[in-house]
Amino acid sequence: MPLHNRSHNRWHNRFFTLLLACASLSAQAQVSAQDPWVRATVAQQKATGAFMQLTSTQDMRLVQVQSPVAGLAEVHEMTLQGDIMKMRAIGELALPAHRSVVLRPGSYHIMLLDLKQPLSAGDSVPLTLHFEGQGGQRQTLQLQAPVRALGAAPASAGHGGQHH
Ligand SMILES: [Cu+2]
Repeated sequence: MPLHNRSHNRWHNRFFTLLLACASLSAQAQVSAQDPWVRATVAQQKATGAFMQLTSTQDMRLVQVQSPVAGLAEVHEMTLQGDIMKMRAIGELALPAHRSVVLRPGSYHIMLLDLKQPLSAGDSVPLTLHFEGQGGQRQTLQLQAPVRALGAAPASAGHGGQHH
């Protein structure tokens, strides 16, 4: 049955090529986070920001964020429109290869919404970041972000008030 053998071999080869491709893609997916932190909240405050510096060795996108302290976590962008700082949710944040993307007050940030507890300086907030690459490769990063006092960075207008 030469015909059967040939197609079987071809299937085999394709299967192993696929396996190798997957292995090398996931080994190359390397996003790292430096200096993550979360801004402390005051009583009744239901939203705050998480900040860090993200660097990837290849083109990746931050597509989802989760934290046990927040009912919802979104990636936000803050821009100056006239005299007013405006904040909006962006579906994903592009991380071009070898270029650091800084999440900081007044710029990109992770918005932690529907907070389940107040966050005080000295606390630690677990964050799970999900990344996706061009070829569909995925990476997950688990972080422990220390909480820093409200005055540690310049206050950005509108935070916390615009969501509810
Ligand atoms: Cu925000």
